[in-house]
Amino acid sequence: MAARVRKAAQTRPRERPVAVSKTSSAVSPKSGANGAVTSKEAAAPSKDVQLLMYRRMALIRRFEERAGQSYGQGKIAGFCHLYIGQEAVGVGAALACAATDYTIDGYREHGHALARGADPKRVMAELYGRKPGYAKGKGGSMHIFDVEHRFMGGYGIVGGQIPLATGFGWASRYKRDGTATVCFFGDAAINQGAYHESLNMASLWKLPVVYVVENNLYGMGTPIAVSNAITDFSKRSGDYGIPGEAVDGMDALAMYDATQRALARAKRGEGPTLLEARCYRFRGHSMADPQTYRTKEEVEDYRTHKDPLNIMKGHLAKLGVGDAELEKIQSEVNAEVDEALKFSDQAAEPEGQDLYEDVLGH
Ligand SMILES: Cc1ncc(C[n+]2csc(CCOP(=O)(O)OP(=O)(O)O)c2C)c(N)n1
Repeated sequence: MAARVRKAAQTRPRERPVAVSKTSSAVSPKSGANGAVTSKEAAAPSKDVQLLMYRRMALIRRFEERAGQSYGQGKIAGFCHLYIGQEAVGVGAALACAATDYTIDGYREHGHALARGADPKRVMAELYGRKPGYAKGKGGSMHIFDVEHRFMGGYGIVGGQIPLATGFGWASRYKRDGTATVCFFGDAAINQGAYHESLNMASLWKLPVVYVVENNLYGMGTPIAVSNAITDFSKRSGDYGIPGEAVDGMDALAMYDATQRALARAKRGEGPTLLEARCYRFRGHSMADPQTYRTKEEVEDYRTHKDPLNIMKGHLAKLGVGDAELEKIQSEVNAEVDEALKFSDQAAEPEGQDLYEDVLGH
């Protein structure tokens, strides 16, 4: 298994190799006064890691735009929840993880899988319902699962992944293997009973889990203030003795910094952290969403002033990365997505008898 994970940690050919630790978080900083790790103690990512952040965010953006088009052409069926606008959350957090750490997610997960390094060809093939897909074409958009990159799914039940993440945390502690789990979920999931049971247990047993609530201001089409007594989600961990922190979820560097500190804390045996990633989705809840619950001006305002790709471009400009280098990355990413579409168009569909395989119960 260790060899498989090491192999999976290698970046795909077009990605430049970066020095990310394979067995532990990039740093092992000491605690701040309140038990959390302070920003000053966490290491800033190198230029190579920041370039990789941009590449993965650009990949997710392009992949999802093209997936949206394919959905419109009827090549993708069922539900399809795009991650456009929230790329910085997944990528910032994923790159703070060691290759051996686990990430787990809900149904808006193509982006998270790609952020971890999943193969776009196999993610797209799954969306297309084709055999080489990550669930052999039988799971579709909500069920990407990439064990090689320790991406533990893709779940359609709101909040269903939260107790599973707690279980992964328990397993890490039981095996004392130095791994931790980052669990992503939408703001609507924070009102689930399973969230509270999970946080109670994780705190009691000091499990190495980082809970990341992606607050994109709406639970499907419901504004957060309509369904939450407290809309400052960073405070929703308080009763369990877990530190909570609000993070700018449109800024991959801010996400990287906060996740790295939370992972370091988890790996020191100090228990879970809740991160509230304040973000915005540029597209509807799913492809079927007419978006009558928000104004075009609001969406345009976020697109213009808070686009995570532009914010990342700003960080890279400070490191001397110019437009030409970014354009090169963009055209490589475009080619990679074109390849994924072609691959999926040509791939075989599952056959009748495939329905009887991978069935655990009857
Ligand atoms: C247990 C359960 N209840 C209801 C649903 C239907 N449902 C799907 S998404 C969703 C709202 C999710 O909102 P949020 O978590 O804020 O994520 P967003 O879609 O805004 O990213 C609901 C109620 C479900 N999938 N599972």
